[in-house]
Amino acid sequence: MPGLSSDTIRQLSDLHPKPDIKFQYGTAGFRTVATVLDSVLFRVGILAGLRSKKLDGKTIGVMVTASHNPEEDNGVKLVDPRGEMLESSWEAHATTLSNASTTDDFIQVLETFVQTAKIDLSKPSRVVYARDTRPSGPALIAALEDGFKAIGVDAHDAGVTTTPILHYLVRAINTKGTPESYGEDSEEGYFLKLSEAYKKLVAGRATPEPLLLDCANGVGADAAKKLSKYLGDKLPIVLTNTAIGTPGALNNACGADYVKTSQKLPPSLSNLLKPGQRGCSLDGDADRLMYFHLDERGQFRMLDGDKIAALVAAFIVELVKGAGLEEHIKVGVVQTAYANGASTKYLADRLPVKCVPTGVKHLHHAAEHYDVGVYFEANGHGTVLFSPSTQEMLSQHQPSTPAQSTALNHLINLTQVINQTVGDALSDMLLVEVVLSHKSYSGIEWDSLYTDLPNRLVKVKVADRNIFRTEDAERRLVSPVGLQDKIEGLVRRYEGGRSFVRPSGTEDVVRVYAEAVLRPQADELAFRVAGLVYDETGGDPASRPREFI
Ligand code: G16
Repeated sequence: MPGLSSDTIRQLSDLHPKPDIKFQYGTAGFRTVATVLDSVLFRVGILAGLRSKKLDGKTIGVMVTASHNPEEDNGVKLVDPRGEMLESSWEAHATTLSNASTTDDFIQVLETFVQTAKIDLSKPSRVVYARDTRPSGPALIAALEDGFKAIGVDAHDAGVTTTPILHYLVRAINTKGTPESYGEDSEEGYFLKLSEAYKKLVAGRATPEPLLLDCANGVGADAAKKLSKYLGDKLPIVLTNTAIGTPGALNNACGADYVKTSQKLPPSLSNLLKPGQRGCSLDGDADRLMYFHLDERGQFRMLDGDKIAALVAAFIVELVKGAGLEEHIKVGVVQTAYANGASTKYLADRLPVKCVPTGVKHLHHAAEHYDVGVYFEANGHGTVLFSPSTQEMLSQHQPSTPAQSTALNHLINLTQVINQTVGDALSDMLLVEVVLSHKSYSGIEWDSLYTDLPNRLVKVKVADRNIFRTEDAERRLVSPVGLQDKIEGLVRRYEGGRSFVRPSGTEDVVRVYAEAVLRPQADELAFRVAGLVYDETGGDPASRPREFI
């Protein structure tokens, strides 16, 4: 095993010089235009090795993806041993290491870090890594592998796969042969686990009408094709936007982010989705899911992460009651400021609801405080967590009636169909299909659980998004000073108005969200706040919110 000052690290580091750019490990790891990421990937390779050594040789995951971002971007994030996001104290270390300007600086920062974090370099280090389908992926993987080589990592290449499958693999590898075994540690093991649980949950029920699945021309296309084979006729799926090899097609006018932000059907689906049919969109790495349908008048209706949370939480509460466990298992929901006000009201009337800052790691941690924690971001990123004691209770509980036994079995099978490591579009899709089948809901009944307040999300490109700081789960700006008061002044003019501004952690923009009772008012409020942000902070003229040019 090479030491830190070994020639190997130096020589390899020299092959991956750092450009004159400031990097930051943000909401979903490092993410920016792919051409500048080479040194970051090399250093992340080393960091992943050190993280594994620090955790006594447990396997760490590395995913190379930029998820919903355009094709020219790429990124990388680390996955901790239970398949969860990297512990937040290490995000700062990742940022520091990525910003050392020369090889000498880098080795010095590395040595200090190893000492202060008390990392025993003699420990083994194991990493499993994967990438999405972006053309920039192979070169970045090569840089990552140089990082592994530099620190002597036992690295396993999981190839081209979805982010949630990589999270699954990390947990499956680390729990293999233990009582907490998460499943077979292979892609096949993942498909088998999900499809078997799904089949048990829908056994004896009518085969649903085909589901139209928009794969965003990304890695989800391959995964969905494989999953579909395992499901057979239990869930007919029509795959679309599967053009993985077509340059520029990824996330372009399709996929979950397009649907959520434009609140429109991807144009490529306009002749495919029939009235009454269910459709859904994955994002570029298949960790987000958006459902939609055409209503009785042929109008596009979006069923986003909030609607998924409402559907799923109510179903789980019903099963818990049905199993006779309502005194023992409490279900709670976690949302972010982006949750539609109507969804928060609907859920809070029935269940405990918590609001946390954007980013799956925040939702995941908050959801761990419930016996069953349902968390979904409005953008379709989310999952359900069953606490270890709840899972134990489900496996031990003796039902007193056949009906209780059925509900209990459904709950146990739900723990298997749900990927509890992270938001997983394919697993969430099966979960939604199970609930729709059990409730005999079409999109129309599901949609009618509550009526969304009209809302609008706008991006503003500003000179420096780092001057934006928030509090109260990102619902209020504390910096730039004075801007929050002005936003509130605008909000007061709109009935049912609500708006907030926050810097994105994945794109170089500031995001503005607004909702109001009427559609034109929600749009107007969003663009007025966006204009305010632009004017107050010197935005890029090319990106001044269009309505105000
Ligand atoms: C990532 C995070 C999500 C977050 C989203 C947008 O999603 O994992 O939790 O909601 O970015 O973040 P922001 O508004 O800060 O750009 P993904 O699907 O892109 O990995």
